[in-house]
Amino acid sequence: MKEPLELRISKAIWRSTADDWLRLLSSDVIIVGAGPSGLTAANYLAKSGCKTLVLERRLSFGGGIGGGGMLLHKIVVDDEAIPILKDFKIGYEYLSEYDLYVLDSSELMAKLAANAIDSGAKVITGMTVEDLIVREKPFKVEGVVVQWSAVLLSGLHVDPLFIYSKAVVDATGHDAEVIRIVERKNPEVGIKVLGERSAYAEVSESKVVEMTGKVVEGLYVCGMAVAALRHIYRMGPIFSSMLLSGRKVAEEVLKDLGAYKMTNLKNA
Ligand code: 48F
Repeated sequence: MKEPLELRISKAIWRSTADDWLRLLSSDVIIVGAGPSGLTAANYLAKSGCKTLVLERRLSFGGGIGGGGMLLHKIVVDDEAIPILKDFKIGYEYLSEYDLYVLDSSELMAKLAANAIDSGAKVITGMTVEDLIVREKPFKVEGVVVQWSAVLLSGLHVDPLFIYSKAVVDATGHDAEVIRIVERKNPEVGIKVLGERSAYAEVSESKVVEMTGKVVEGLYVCGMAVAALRHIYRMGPIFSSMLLSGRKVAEEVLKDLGAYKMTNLKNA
């Protein structure tokens, strides 16, 4: 005879959660933040064979995409982002008078996340990265320290747990939260988060991508966290650099991990 439904519900959830975590506690790449840059990175990394875990503080994904441009349900990209939109079958409209491509924020969020999951990345929401696992001489990041976001909101003191990974990507957006942990808790490393500058979209769109990459051994940065770290201008609801930065950080991580084929990156 079957056990009562309530018992089976609970057991199924415990079993499947434990199975996932036992597999993910040692990952290839942990991406902190499920915004546009983090989800794009997750797509290309997972597609290239990396065991990729995305940890997101909120109970939803998309980061700043959902707010569109001042709550209007559209964002824009320029032509450089079109190959990435095509990779993920994200629709867009070209407005020739502005030489910009416009897309629906909900479609961008949903398809970046759905493609990442279909490529094999695991996206776990409601979890906050509150610290890093580090080693010294030379300084190296070897993983993250995590806590349920709900626990952090509760004010309770609860010890966190650890997840190992070969690479950690700070995709936390404007606050560069992961890199700030290095700055605050490991000052001997000498990292200074300079903070982002006022708006100058043309310059920041290219600078953010140019400065995307490794910060210290084991730790990488993409998206607006790059602007915060390197004192680059903000760009508002044009998202080309977020997507391109996500793809670039994936390429940098893959190069450093070495063992993975990068063919999928270009041909996906
Ligand atoms: O802010 P967010 O969308 O970062 P992004 O990928 O994209 C920025 C754009 O959305 C936009 C912009 C570009 O035109 O200016 O703002 O750089 O997504 C960051 C995600 O990280 C989560 C946060 O909830 C958000 O969904 N996050 C931040 N800190 C943590 C975190 C943390 N410590 N642990 C887990 N998730």
